[in-house]
Amino acid sequence: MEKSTPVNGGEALLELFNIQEIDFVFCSPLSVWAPLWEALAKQKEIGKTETPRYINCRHEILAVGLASGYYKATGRPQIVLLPTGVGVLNGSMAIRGAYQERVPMIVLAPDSVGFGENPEFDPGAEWPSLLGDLGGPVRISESFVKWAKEVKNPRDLISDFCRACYFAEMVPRGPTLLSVPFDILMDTVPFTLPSKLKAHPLVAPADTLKEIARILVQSENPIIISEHACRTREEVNVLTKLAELLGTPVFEFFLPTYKNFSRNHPLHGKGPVEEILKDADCVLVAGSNAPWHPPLIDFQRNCNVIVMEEDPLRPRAPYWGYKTDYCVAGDLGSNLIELYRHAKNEINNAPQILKKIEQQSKRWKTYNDKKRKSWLKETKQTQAEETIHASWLFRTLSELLPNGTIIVDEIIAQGNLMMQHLFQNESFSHYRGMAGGLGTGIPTALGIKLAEPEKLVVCLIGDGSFSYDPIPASLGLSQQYNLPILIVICNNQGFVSQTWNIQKYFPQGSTLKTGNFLGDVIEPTPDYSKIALAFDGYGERVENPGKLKSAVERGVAAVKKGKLAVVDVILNP
Ligand SMILES: Cc1ncc(C[n+]2csc(CCOP(=O)(O)OP(=O)(O)O)c2C)c(N)n1
Ligand SMILES: [Mg+2]
Repeated sequence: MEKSTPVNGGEALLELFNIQEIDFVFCSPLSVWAPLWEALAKQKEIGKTETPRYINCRHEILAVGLASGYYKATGRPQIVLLPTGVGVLNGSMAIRGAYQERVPMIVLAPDSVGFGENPEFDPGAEWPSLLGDLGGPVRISESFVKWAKEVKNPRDLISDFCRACYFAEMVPRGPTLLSVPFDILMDTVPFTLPSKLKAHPLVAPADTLKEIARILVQSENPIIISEHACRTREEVNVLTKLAELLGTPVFEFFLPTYKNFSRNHPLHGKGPVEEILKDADCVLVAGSNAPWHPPLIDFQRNCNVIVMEEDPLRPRAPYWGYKTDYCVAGDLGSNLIELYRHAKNEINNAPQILKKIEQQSKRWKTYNDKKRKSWLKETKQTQAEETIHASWLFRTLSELLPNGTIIVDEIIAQGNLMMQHLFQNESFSHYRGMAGGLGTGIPTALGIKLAEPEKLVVCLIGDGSFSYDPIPASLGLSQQYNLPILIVICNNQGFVSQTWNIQKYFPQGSTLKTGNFLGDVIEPTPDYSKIALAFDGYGERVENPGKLKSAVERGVAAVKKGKLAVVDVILNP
């Protein structure tokens, strides 16, 4: 511990960010951040390096999405500054997404204890009339953050901040919020430097993992389902080794958060998992918010469902009605590594089991290969058509985009086609850019670009979703901070997914008879590509399959030259 000179709350925060090894502060401005801005400017004036780097955002969803993308790519939680209750409300949809996806970040939102009575700490005339909310940012955020607290006393700033960081990083990971009154940002904070508290992973006991390993090894037909088990390469490696050891397929349910498993691996489960669930006698759910649908399935009587999750049974969600026989709570990556070790020991001790595993593995490879070949055949049939089919777009991107491309998607109705056709190129990474609420795809992609400046980051986004993202704010940030990305709009000219329940429940109804689908309409279709021009970017619209390749190539070339690019692809819905 080190004593330091008296500082105000803004200066104290800057010191704390550095102690916590924060790389970026993503700020949506509010004038009461003055003490922090002044501290940052002072640091620069005296020639210190700018740590952390300050990024000014023109929308709260952008600030939160940047932190989310940066975490997804690096595993490092960042600071998000939001302007009091109004800013927390504006960013709430994205913070809720981080909560759903177990993405840690520390949201700081100022409030004010006084409203101008004390001229020393007067936040401004806008506070009593426009900005103050009863209960402040803490009350507003409680339903979508893991932990929220207001700093009550300058002496608590340091310990409260350290707690906010620790709680965010500790499993189950998630966003935390600390409300810091302007009065404390301005006040003198007694400052003793703390050390960074590491959130060591919480893991399952060895006996539990041994028991689970035995069940998996001895099952006749085990399968694995994952949605978000593998954020890092090490986690992908261990899940791959586990699947290969057991001869088990890995199905990625619906719209996975990460690329959990090579999509070209012969054991990557193809097709809907529901088709094969009834035959399984053991299901390992490794990180999934909802592993199959509908939830109530007639499993075999002896089937064991093992749920490995940071927080099994999802205490923060309204539903977990899925059959569950074993829960393994704690850090998924660490638990998977240990599970693999125990499974390997089990097999070493019972080598006669290898024959069964080999047969299982062969059977799954044949199953997956057959499905994959039928999908590829479907793409070929669309080449001759006049309009671009989504499968053709994804195939083209798979062939054209350079090795190492990072895909971030905010794709809805075409999600299955994307999964089937885009990842033929093994070197692509993939992160999902939204968690239920539309509007975070492009901010997430920009956060990933910050983390991986040398790589091509491509955001695939639906035309409807494009309207929910903070577009001027995001494209402005890309321009301001030199973060060129390629945005490909998968433009089926409407909210196509919004017709699903009409088709399912009212097949003979007036909507289908008259073609008057009220909920899917985006008319007239704007020329989205022109938006890029306002931000000195490159924009192009393409409608014909024959012109797709060169349009994408021009988009990639523009990004390589440092410009953001929007390629609007008109698709056959
Ligand atoms: C914030 C938010 N508002 C509305 C919705 C409901 N919603 C889900 S998908 C969707 C349509 C998205 O349109 P698009 O991106 O074009 O995808 P498509 O349905 O055409 O595949 C809507 C409105 C939502 N999930 N989140
Ligand atoms: Mg659409």
